[in-house]
Amino acid sequence: MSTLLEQEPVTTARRPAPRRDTPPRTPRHGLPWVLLILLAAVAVIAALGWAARERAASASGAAFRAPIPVRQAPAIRGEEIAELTTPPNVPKPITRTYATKVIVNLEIVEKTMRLADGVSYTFWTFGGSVPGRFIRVREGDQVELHLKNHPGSMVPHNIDLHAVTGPGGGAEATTTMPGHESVLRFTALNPGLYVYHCAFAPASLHVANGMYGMILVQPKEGMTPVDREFYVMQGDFYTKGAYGQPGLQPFDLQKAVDERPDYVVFNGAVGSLTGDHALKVRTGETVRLFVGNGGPNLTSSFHVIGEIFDNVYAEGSTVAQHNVQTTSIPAGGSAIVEFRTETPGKLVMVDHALFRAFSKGAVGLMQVDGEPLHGAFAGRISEGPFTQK
Ligand SMILES: [Cu+2]
Repeated sequence: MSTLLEQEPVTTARRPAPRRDTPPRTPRHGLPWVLLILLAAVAVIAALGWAARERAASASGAAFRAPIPVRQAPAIRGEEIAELTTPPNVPKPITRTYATKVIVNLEIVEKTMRLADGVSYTFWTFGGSVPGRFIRVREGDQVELHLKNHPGSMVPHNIDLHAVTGPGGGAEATTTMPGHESVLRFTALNPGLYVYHCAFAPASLHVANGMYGMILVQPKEGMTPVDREFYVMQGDFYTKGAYGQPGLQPFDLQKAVDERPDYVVFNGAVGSLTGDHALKVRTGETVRLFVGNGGPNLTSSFHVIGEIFDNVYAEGSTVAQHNVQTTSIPAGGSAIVEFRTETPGKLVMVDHALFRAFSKGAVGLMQVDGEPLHGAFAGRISEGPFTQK
């Protein structure tokens, strides 16, 4: 039995013998084929390496390498009517595992309500409250929004939802005269917490009168279960009379242009989240606040005195930051704030631009009841006269 080495001369022997009148030549095709194969191998290895690096870069969150996904409306199954809530309540979490058609019935009402003790204001509202009704849908849902402008309204209105991909967020498509109804259809492609507002010209005036609210597009994977969810939205208001001046106060255009609000409040009025209206939780509970800022002008420095945010989904996005003290919420923006309560007592929600809190109304309370937990807080452990040592 011959070895491979022994066979080599046999192969060579089969080639035709070179003619005596021509010089010996290198075989014409041998070397180029080897080169081609080598080059192809190098190209394949390089391509595989590039693809691997791309995958690693996007998976590791490398700088400027986040993927830009293709989002398409999925097939939908069935339909349902959205549960809408007034602040500070939030519709219950969606447990559906598929996309559906969601019908949202939203009625615009212009109405005079309390802005502070003894002070009233004619608000323009989505659903009769400031902020407007909270809408909760699931990523991929097809939303059919029925926008009704009450026959008693003085002016046309519309809705721009920041959750919409399309012209004006749906504003032009929904401009509705008093006593009429418009129907808008869109697919909630991107998960997140989005502001909606009226954008009928002048949009700044409609927003200044309280025409905003929020829509949560719940990620299709769902959200971390929590014990309590609340809806809080800041807004700034501009009145002819100074803070606290009693009576029905008209809108002051010049103060709005100058960004000098008389009132900065949570949920449409001074004291809407204090006293009997304080949010109520127990120690050891997990709390999620859906916080929005309608503006029209101010950015909120949202802070809860006596608590640390375990998670903040800044700007209503889907990526969490941890251990945050104060989060910035722009006008027309939002944040999802989550924490676990350890200590009984009052937590105080404020805009930490503190004159807004203590001179213009931006204060809300959360009453925490129950036993103190985890040794988080011992309170004052001694008190006595100051002594020089
Ligand atoms: Cu409007």
